[in-house]
Amino acid sequence: MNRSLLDSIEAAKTIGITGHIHPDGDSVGSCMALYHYIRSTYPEKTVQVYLEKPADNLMVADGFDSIDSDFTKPETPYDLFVVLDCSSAERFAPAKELVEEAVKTYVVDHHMTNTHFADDGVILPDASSTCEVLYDLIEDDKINRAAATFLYLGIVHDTGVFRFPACTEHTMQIAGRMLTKGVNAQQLIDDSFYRKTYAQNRLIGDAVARSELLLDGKMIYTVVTLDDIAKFGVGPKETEGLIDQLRLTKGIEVAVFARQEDIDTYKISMRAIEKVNVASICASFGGGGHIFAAGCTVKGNLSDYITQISAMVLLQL
Ligand SMILES: [Mn+2]
Repeated sequence: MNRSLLDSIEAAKTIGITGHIHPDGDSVGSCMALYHYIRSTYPEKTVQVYLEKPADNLMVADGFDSIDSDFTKPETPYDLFVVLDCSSAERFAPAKELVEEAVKTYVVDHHMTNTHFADDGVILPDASSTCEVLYDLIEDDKINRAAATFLYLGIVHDTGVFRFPACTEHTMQIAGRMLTKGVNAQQLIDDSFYRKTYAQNRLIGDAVARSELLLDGKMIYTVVTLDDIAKFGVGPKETEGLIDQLRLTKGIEVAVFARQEDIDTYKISMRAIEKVNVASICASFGGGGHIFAAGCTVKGNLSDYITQISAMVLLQL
């Protein structure tokens, strides 16, 4: 076992933790799992999580009231700052100053595009999730139920509930270990991953009905505008599950979903089945991610971007 994270924690009196902006299950899961682990294993240490306010469905165990979403500057810089699930410094922009001021920084990540911004760390691009990487850096017998619940959350979300190719025997073994610690798997998976409001289901249904097939049926694309979001009465980010629905369309190689964030700003999510590396496509628009799941944010004429993306996909088919 690699003890470098535990050695760093043991050498520190005060520890800051952060994950990426727009925190997803793995970002929240890894931050909160490490928080609970440090709280229970090293009760004498000061530990603080800095994260944008997570979505309600990710609140699968306690500790959320202790998150600082205002990124309040501490009186003295942290001895150690652990950055989880972030491929580059832009990904933790709100905490950037706090991280930079820390005596030591440590990164735990699984993005192949990681820019090695920290003093030390472990980056395993083949791992299913940051939670999986984190599990291998801490001691199993000291993982309590709350930490286990958050590790399970990260693994479940980053593997699309144990489906993606990065989900290996080792991933399943970790998930199995977490069950022995009292994680209620069915409830966690339903509540945090699959459950939708009636309004969300209607929006997803509408967006799927309007989807278009491109490249001879190899690429599927749809968009959700600010008007759609207002029309169906959902929250601006409540479109989870839509890209997965597109991805399951028979015959496609790539699914593309654009969500309007501002008048001329769109967040584009891409999924690939087998032949196309969507991380490289998204990287060319300033985004990133994994071979089969990536995203980017673009400004300007959306249809121009979709034309460019489909040309790039075609080159890889
Ligand atoms: Mn992740």
